[in-house]
Amino acid sequence: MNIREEFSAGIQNTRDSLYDVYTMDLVPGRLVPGDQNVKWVVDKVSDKLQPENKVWLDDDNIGAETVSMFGASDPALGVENFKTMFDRVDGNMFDGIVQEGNKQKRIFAPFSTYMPSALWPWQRSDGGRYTVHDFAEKDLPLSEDLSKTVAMIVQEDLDIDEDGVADWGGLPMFRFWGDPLLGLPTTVLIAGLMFGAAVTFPSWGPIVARKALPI
Ligand SMILES: [Ca+2]
Repeated sequence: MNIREEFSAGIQNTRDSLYDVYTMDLVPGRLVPGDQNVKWVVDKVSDKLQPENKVWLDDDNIGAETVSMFGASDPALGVENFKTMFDRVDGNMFDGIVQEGNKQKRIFAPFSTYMPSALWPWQRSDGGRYTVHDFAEKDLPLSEDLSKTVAMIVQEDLDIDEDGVADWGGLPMFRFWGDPLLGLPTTVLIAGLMFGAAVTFPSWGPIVARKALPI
C-alpha cells in the first residue's frame, strides 16, 4: 500500500467513525425521549438554524476562458492577449460574487483568471479551463447527513449551485482560499525552478555573462 492509498484509507476510516458516532443510539430517557440518536438531535437543531441561502455567481465579463496561447497566424492574436485582458479587467484580482441575501462578496480569483494556459494544470472534461468556479460547484465528498451537520456547525449554506448536494464553494472563506489552492501546484513549480536557478547560478551565471556581454 503506497502513501496515497494509506492516506485515502485513513480518511475513509475517519469518515466511517464519524458516521458511526453520528448514527449511534443515545441512551433512552436520559438526554432525549425514546430511541434517538445524534442525527435526530442534529435534525431538530438544524431545523431551527437554517443558514441563509447562498448563491455563487461567475462574472461573464472577467474570464479565464480567454486565457490561451495563440500562434502567430491565429486570427485571435491581437484581439485578446495577456496585456489587453489585463487592461480590460483593469488588473482586477476578483471574478464573480457570492450572493447571500442582500450581501455581495467578491470572489478572489487571480490564478484562475491570469495564469497562462501552458502553466495551468487543471482542465475540465470538455477540454475547457477548470477554474475556481468549477471547483466551487464540485460536490463535497460527504454524505447528505454529514453535509447537513457541517452546514449547521459552520452556519453556511453549502449547496451553492442549488442541486441539493453540498459543494466545496459553500465552505467558509472558500472565495479566498479556493483559487490560491488551485494555483498552488504552479506556484510551487515556479518557486522550485527559481530556487534551482538561484542555487546553481554560480556554476552557469558567469559563463552566460561572458557569452552575452561584450567584455
Ligand atoms: Ca450543489
